[in-house]
Amino acid sequence: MEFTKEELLEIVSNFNLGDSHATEIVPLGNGLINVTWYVETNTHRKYVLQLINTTVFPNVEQLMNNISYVSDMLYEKGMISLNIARTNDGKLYFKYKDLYFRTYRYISDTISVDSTDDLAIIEAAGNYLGQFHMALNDIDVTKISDTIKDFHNTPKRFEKFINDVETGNKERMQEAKEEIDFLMSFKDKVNEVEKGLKEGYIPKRVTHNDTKLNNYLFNTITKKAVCLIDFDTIMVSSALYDFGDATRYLCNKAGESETDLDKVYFDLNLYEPYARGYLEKGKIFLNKKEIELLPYSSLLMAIELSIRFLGDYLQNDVYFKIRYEKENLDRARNQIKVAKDIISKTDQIKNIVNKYSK
Ligand code: ADP
Ligand code: GN1
Ligand code: MG
Repeated sequence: MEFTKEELLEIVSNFNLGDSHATEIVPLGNGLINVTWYVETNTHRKYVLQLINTTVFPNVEQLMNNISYVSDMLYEKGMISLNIARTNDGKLYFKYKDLYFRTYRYISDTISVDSTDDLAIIEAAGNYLGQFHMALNDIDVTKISDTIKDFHNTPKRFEKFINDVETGNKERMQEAKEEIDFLMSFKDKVNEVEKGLKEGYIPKRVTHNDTKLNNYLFNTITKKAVCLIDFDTIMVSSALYDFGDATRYLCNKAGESETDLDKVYFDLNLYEPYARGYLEKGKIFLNKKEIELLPYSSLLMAIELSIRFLGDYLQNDVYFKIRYEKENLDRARNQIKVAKDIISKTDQIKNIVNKYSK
């Protein structure tokens, strides 16, 4: 979807930016779901304008209420969070034609990175996730809606994957036969967390659910994690999904779209500081079962992303933004390589978790 600068400025003028008005708008970030712009104003205040992906998040009202509720809670606990700029008539979003926009204060003096081997940044990210989970430990979960039902329900994701294979593009299916066969072998190995949540021995927590590295903001100078952003998937779920998703992403320094699979692996030198950072807080509030399953969570999420990317490829790319034809297939192959490498390093991963959860 293309917008002219005039059109974007017109949209922004519907938000209450205090005594500022927008002067410049440029694209921002590498998200796969929403469309994001950076907004300059005539004052020192900067904003972020986002077009909400309503195919993925159809209930904008619920979505924005979740974000507003959780951000307020984090601010109450003295943390920095997304700061929503409401519309001139006090709403959390602005409807323009059939499109929904929102605006946040731009969090200045921060960077977001797609990958890094700066171990201080990695440890800070892990530690921040622990702090985030801890801060939301006593939140009223009834105030939080499911913005995407069964978002990290891996067994349900698997059912969808089987359906994607059965109903998908035949040519693409032939092309991905080896990958499909590999992934199918995990069908009965993805139930651990959902079973625990259902039976109650894994606690339901308010979690972020999309903890890949570029959803953290870091202070440009101190490298400390300032906050998490991208709150669309904040829901009641398991902390294991957050830890698993973060590690399957950041320990693969080459990134999710790397096509040279020799460069794709699960880097334990990155896993260790993230796990150390997370567990410094996590050992205070996680239960025994959660700690026991932390090593498995990275594999679980690599498999989940593999079936999501490949399923989307077989369905002709209806969900994830792509930049070229086979990108979702490449992403799936990439995640499969990560999963295989995690399996080969299971013992070392367990040792790291043991070391820092004492
Ligand atoms: P998506 O859901 O598409 O991933 P995000 O909400 O993660 O969208 O935003 C995309 C990118 O925009 C982020 O990775 C970050 O670089 C930047 N960004 C988003 N919100 C802010 C903010 N409030 N302050 C600073 N940068 C932001
Ligand atoms: C999407 O929105 P973004 O780009 O941060 C996706 C995540 C995936 C990720 C893979 C709502 O995250 O679940 O892990 O892509 N978000 C949604 O890069 O589906
Ligand atoms: Mg994002």
